[in-house]
Amino acid sequence: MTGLVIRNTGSWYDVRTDDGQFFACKVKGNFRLRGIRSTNPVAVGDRVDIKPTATESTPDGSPSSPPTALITEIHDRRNYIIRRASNLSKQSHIIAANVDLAGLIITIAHPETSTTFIDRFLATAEAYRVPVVLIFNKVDLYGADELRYLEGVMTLYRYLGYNCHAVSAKTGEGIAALVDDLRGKTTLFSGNSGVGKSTLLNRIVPEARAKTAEISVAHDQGQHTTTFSEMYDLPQASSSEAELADASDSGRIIDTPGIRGFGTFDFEREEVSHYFREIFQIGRDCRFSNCTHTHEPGCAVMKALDNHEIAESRYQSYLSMLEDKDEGKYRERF
Ligand SMILES: Nc1nc2c(ncn2[C@@H]2O[C@H](COP(=O)(O)OP(=O)(O)OP(=O)(O)O)[C@@H](O)[C@H]2O)c(=O)[nH]1
Ligand SMILES: [Mg+2]
Ligand SMILES: [Zn+2]
Repeated sequence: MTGLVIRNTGSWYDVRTDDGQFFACKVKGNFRLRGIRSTNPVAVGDRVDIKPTATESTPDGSPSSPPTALITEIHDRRNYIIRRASNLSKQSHIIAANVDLAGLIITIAHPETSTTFIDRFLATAEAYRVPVVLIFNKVDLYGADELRYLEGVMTLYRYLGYNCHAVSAKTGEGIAALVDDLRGKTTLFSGNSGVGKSTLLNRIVPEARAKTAEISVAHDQGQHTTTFSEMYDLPQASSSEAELADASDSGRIIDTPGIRGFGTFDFEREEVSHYFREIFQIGRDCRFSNCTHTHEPGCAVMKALDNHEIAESRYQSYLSMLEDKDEGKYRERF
């Protein structure tokens, strides 16, 4: 039987088979996937072959549990988004596989998403060739200064060619336009804890009833409420649209646990700039083809920075990723 991994709860994977049955699955043996040393050999979004097992080994032993099965084969992935499991660990974690779109949920405040975090996410998505949508949430909370800042940040990323949405999961502002962009696609929701990924999911897919929690007042940070990744089907498009749309593919959202940092790099030094669109483009005019844009004479990137043609925040993010490499943090192959 073949199915789709829709949830990952530690060592168990919930699989929905193509004929609509649900199985709680374990992975057979020790999957070592094509050189990726990952904490999870299977990820939400993976297509897998499964073999049903006898029912006595249900996860909690209750009769209402779904039948169990073994995952015997993982189909080739179209793509995946991966990140380092933790700073100390050499292992990485596959956040999701086979996604059409990576949605980064960002908040200007409560909590504040740093531009370095945004740029690292974008660089990773560039490296894995996954299109991105930037979703700026909690617009209902912002005062005049924050709205002005938001406008500036969106202008920057739109200029770089990234699709941006300003929304409020709370009031519903901007949601309809966002959903239009998600139709028919499998979209990963990622971002720091507390930015409202699960609240946004619940706004778009009310039946999801995903758990949400207020951010900590003391730290202005989320509380890592979502602990497992899970995929949800988007509701069918309404009225006349429904007749046109392919009923079987309304699209899907993968809600994921909040992440602190983003730094999964296995690139050469010169390669880092390939994943910053404008730095890559302008860097073609540098005198040296292996220019790192830090000190070299005839560097077009540093000149563009002086002329305010490259945003200081983007350049700082680029430098921070180069520094990771200098410190050897991401040097090991996984
Ligand atoms: N004012 C306002 N609050 C929001 C909005 N979206 C989410 N929140 C609140 O932000 C808090 C965190 O929301 P969650 O949906 O739990 O955040 P999350 O990103 O899923 O967090 P983790 O699961 O920990 O990664 C909750 O108190 C939500 O009610 C919004 O658009 N406006
Ligand atoms: Mg959540
Ligand atoms: Zn240069």
